[in-house]
Amino acid sequence: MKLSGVELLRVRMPLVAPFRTSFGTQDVRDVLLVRVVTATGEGWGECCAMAGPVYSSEYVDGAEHVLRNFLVPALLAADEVTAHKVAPLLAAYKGHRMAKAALEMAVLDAELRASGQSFATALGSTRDSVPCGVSVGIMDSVPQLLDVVGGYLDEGYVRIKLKIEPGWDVAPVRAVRERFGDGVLLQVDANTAYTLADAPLLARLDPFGLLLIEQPLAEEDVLGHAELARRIRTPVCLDESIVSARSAADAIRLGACAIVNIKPGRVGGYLEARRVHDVCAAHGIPVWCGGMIETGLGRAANVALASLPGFTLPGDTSASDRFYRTDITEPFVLKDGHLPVPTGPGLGVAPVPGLLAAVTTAKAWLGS
Ligand code: SMG
Ligand code: MG
Repeated sequence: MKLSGVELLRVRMPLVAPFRTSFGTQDVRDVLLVRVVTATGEGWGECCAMAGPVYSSEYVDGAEHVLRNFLVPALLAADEVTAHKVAPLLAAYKGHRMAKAALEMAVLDAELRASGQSFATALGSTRDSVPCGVSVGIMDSVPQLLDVVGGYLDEGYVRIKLKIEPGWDVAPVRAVRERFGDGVLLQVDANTAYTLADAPLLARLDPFGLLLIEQPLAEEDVLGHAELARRIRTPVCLDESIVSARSAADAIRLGACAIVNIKPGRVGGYLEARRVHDVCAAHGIPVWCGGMIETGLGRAANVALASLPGFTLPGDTSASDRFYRTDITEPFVLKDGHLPVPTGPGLGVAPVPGLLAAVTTAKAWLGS
């Protein structure tokens, strides 16, 4: 394919309720979307970078800047662009994986729409629906948390993830276990809020039979996670630290993780995400699909990815209404704790023009 142009869109979507993590509170999602246009059609990508560099070093204005000034011009200059060529074409530019991932996603969508194949089929899907977990933010009080968790269990979510930070860890986990029992699949995510010196505190989570503890230590502290894994019984899962298939292989080799959270944006795209899946599968490491408060576009692609065989744990692939009253695509609706894997060409969903227009704050066309 030759790209005739690329449109960058900024979309502002209010969240149904504030979402608090160890790095801050969010009540609106400022999303960067990418639309690539070819002679025969178009494709959509979504950038998972947050408004500020607080989850990782990337942030949405930075992603837009690098796309506009470096990444998109590199693809527009190429005579032949395919999804598999995107990473090599952009390799001269270091880092910026979330920005690269959004562009590659849009190219992949355009390519698959043109050939009539779904994301799921192209990635190697083996299921037509995926079990869904939900990520529960830090609350003001334990009673409030129990209400929220109870509501999600009533909706049918098959796994609960509690966001934790120092001062909000053992007590909320204990309270959820006491109220809802040992049968609930339960895990925690610290988003790097602890240090190895907290190992004795984190070991106090051992009796609660958690599925995993996600990213307790700093992004770069892979050896620290390996040491922590020797000091606690809860399996250690890495999120922020895994930025490529290579870093996954290294972390596994070092004993830093028993489980991996795969987020396509964090690793530079869906094609690299599949490689992370393959590396983990080869080592017997279970994986699950993370979430970055995606719109229906990113959600569609994540659900497709989560239907690969190595995704043996429920993901943060919750329904659209977990975060948004109105999505920009047809909403993803939970059914018996599962979401259906889209089957149409490409993402299998597209923005509904009126819904997209209502939340679009800026648009820029790059190309001829
Ligand atoms: O999309 O369901 C979602 C969010 C899941 O907790 C979630 N994501 O570290 O895994 C994580 C966080 C990162 C984003 S929090 C603003
Ligand atoms: Mg996480």
